[in-house]
Amino acid sequence: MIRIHSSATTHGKGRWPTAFAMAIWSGIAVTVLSAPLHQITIDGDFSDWATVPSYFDPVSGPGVLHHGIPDTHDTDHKLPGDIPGYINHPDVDLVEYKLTHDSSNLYAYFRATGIIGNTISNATQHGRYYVIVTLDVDNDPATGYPLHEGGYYPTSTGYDMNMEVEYYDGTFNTGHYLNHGATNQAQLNAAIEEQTNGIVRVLPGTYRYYSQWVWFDDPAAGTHRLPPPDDDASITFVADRGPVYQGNIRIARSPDGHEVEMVAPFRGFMRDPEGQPIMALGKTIHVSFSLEASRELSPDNAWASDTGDPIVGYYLSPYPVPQLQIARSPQGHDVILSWASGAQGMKLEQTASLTNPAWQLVPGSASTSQMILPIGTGQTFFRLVEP
Ligand SMILES: [Ca+2]
Ligand SMILES: [Ca+2]
Ligand SMILES: [Ca+2]
Repeated sequence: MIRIHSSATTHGKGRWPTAFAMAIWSGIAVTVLSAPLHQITIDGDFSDWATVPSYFDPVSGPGVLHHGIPDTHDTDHKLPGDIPGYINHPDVDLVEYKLTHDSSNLYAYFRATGIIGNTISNATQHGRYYVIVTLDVDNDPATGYPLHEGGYYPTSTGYDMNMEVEYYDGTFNTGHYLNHGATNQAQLNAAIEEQTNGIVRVLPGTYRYYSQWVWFDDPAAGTHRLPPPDDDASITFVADRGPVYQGNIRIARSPDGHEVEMVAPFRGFMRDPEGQPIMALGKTIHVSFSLEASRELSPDNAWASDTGDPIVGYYLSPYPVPQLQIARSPQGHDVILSWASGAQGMKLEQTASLTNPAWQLVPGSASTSQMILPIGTGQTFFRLVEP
């Protein structure tokens, strides 16, 4: 039988040390794995997300707990062991979320029970709504801050930066990057000074001390033009509640308002003091998703947020989903292994057994996306790995 035994894709949860896809050959029939590449367009059409793995969060309601925490809850608690109170606020009731990337962007998807980005706007009320992706950018829990300091539960820690959108007073306000790498005002001031030169230090932080900027792919649109090699860009530090800036983080909503898709280009996370990008292919990150809004549109008239379980160990693979496929040749004497042309460069390996496997390179596989191999006796297992 020929079948695809498993395929832990490049968008998996980091269980494998390298991006990995596997096929098994042992004799007769053919099944084909189909996993399209994840090419996302920020346009309010969500068909491009169909094959990106989903993470789910409870549908909130009275008595609905998520790891012992009311699913949509107040934002007044700040301690790790606190249990915030339930708040009825359907607009922040996160129910599904996804993450993917390409060679230069992170993409996030959110689905809620209510309307994402819904804010009141009238003479006396100016509502606020936050679509929040919180990132441990250095795969190190000792840097960054824990979620509970911002009132987000269930908590987890190590979050250094955010990609985030604020809606305010009935409309989009800003899409911005945040850094939490300071534990006092002096450290924050120093961080901001460096950030005007495009440098972000990933350091221990707190929720309280952060900076927040919009990145423009235009040297003149922002208040701080960056030095080379980013001198075709500029940033503006922003605060909540306006004014409106449209930078390089973009978001689009579904017609019914229940879904959004957003993009944050890697470059907006800026560079470390050595000039290396903070966000880049080949890194492993941990990612948390939250929705939060002010009280006006809550039936309980209270601020609320909802935080999903973090996506742990997300690997920013340089390769697209490899789509390793296995088939019998027309003459029946060979087996044809093929994978996505964009994944060329990955190496095909084979082993006779998955018990104490001795994976061996299939020579020549790193410079092609198809190998034709003679059918032998017994069984052979194949996988693709990153070099
Ligand atoms: Ca889309
Ligand atoms: Ca929820
Ligand atoms: Ca960290």
